Amino acid sequence: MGTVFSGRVMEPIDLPARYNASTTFIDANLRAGRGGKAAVVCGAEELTYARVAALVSQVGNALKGLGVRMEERVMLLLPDSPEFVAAFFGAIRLGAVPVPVNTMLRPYDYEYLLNDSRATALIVSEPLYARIEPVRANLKFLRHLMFVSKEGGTPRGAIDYRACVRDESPDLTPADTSVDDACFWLYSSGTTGFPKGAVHLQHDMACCAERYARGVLGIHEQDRMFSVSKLFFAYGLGNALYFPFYVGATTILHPGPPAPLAVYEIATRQQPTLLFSVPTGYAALLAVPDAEKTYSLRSVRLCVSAGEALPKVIYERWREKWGIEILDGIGSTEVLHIFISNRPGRVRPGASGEVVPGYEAKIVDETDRPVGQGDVGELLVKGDSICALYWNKHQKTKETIAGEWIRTGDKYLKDADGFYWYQGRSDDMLKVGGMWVSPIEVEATLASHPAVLECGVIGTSDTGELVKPKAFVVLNPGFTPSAALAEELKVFVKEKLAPYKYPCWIEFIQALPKTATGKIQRFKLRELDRTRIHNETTDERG
Ligand code: 3UK
Repeated sequence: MGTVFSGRVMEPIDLPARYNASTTFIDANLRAGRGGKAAVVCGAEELTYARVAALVSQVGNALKGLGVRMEERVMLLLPDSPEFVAAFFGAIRLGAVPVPVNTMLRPYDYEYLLNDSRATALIVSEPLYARIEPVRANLKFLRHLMFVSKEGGTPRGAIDYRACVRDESPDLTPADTSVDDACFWLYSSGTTGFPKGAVHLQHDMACCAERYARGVLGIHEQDRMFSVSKLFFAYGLGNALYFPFYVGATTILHPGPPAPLAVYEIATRQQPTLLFSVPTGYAALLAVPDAEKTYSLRSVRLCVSAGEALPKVIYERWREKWGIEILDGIGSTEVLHIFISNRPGRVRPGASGEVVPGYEAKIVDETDRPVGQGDVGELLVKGDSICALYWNKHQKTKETIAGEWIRTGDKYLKDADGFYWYQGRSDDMLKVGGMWVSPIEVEATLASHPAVLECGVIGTSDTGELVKPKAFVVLNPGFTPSAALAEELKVFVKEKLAPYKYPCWIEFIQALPKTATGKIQRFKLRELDRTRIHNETTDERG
């Protein structure tokens, strides 16, 4: 069993009809004799493939013992850690469906995610439990809360993860799932409405690992992957979990925040061969003065960037400083990983690159007809890793997935050499540090402040060409614009929403540009903003 690759890139990945993804990423490594090899390195901890395999089955058995059944969702609110790895594949092995979620959200967000997914179990780490505690009474379907702590001491009504897993058998036969069964979900946000659960199938990870990771990055057993982007993000999940496990390589996990010094320190000590981050992550690393005197990236053969467009200047400065190429590529939660990418030795700085073999792309106009070469249109993609649907969102599913094709919501043009150039979003969504920010959510939060009459939020570039949110605010009578009030509004948003969503700049104006029907014209705010100069602001987003 496992993955038999045909060798011909345009053929579908050859997987059996009865297939559980845990066999490809866990069992195949034991069969290949890698039981004693390091699979996961996390701080001082090192876990072999044999140890990971045992933990995976133990978690699967523990969930089974609690009564978790096939197809039931198991939410993971965990930092990058061995527990994440074991819980993710443990749930899959049982035929249950892990749902990793962003660790930076607010209690209200988790209430929505837990109720929407109807997860019956939640595995949460001690420091993140404070985000769940306030909404526990509102969770309609959650039956088991597994609490991961170093010292023990479990909250009331929760189960001690370690104690529960420790005594389980290290053997669990993989559930008899079909290659098209649900495997895991990932949530993605849109401009309006709640996040959408993208349902990924058992074959999706093998597809991305083969097409992009092996096909473009040429990953192999000797690689050591280090992803600054976390495992809860579709990008990080591939980079640091199912890519390395596909070829029996080693992943280097960092549970803490991706502070640039920590990243350099780990890269120097743990000798990764592949480094993955987002453009803001590379900008933050470049901003460290004299880094090359203290740190070394000698082990790194390739760097990868995704999540938002990589500005040409960052590519060039990075190559100048470290002598390493950054391969920019575009991926999405719905497609699971990267489908258009630059190739080693063939980078076109500023472009997203060429179509990854195994995928197809087309750029179309409003009537869905292909545009002429060099013209801008919407990008559609076809490939075997696209999610099956958005959970309980039939209309959104139909608007996004058109048969074998998926609408990315991105505007692109293709040049004469087949390189794709990003031209912005079709909607008003912003990517900040690789993470989605809905202008509408930020506007609604700002509008709940007593000083604010109304407001409009757009993305604008700092000097490094990276986009951050900016708010245009119309004040209520009796309030006057001031730097102090601007600061107060920023703090107000930061406390209510995930911190990366707050507006970096606030500009007070007399009135917002609106349509006849009263809709904010964000494109007019963008035009107005082009006449402004912004000073670089540093904050925790880097
Ligand atoms: C934007 C990019 C320009 C684009 C992701 C790699 O970002 C990922 O998934 P998301 O669902 O967002 C998808 C959207 O983000 N985008 C991503 N990469 C680029 N825009 N250049 C890029 N290189 O709007 C896209 O539609 O959060 C990235 C792998 C897996 C992923 N899920």
